[in-house]
Amino acid sequence: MNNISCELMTAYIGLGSNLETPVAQINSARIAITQIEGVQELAFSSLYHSLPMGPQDQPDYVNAVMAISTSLEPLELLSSLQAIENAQGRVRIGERWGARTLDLDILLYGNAELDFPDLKVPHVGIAERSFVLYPLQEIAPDLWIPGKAALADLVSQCPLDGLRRLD
Ligand code: A4P
Ligand code: MG
Repeated sequence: MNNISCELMTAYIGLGSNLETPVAQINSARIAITQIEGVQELAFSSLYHSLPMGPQDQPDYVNAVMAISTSLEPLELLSSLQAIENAQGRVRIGERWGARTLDLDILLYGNAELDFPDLKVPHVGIAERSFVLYPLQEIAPDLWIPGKAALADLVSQCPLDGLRRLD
């Protein structure tokens, strides 16, 4: 017996890459996410070019946000996403916010506020990051961020900080 629940939840995933052809990394990750059993794509934002947050001696990023419908529990979803990061060559060298081929963050899981040792939802940086807020607004303009505020209000207070949509 597996422990996949039957209830479908809408979740939002942040995708980021700044190594090894970032656009291709994001596109491959999108396909891999739709191939997870118990996950269906609902929407996918434009791709965005963004300046690195954290250490500045690393390449610029490509970011996007994906909405999914899923029957997976949050920790199951996290481990499926980490398997995709690993399959796409993610190497964890211990540097916080360092360069990576692929980063997949669970931004939101329904209206849940989760505080597991390995999973905080909403994602801790969600309210301040232009490369998360603007793509999220593109696909879900009316969202409420649990425990925080309306997405539209967060966007209005968040400078673009060099973010631009890729053609
Ligand atoms: N974890 C806890 N909550 C979550 C969640 N909601 N989603 C834990 C995913 N993971 C979550 O993550 C470290 C641990 O966070 C995981 O083991 C998981 O159990 P990681 O991916 O191994 O390491 P990380 O990504 O370097 O750490 P962190 O602190 O999550 O960094 P962020 O917040 O992901 O930021 N600049 C631009 N322009 N664009 C970017 O996308 N990304 C980062 C990384 C830095 N600078 C960036 C970007
Ligand atoms: Mg991460």
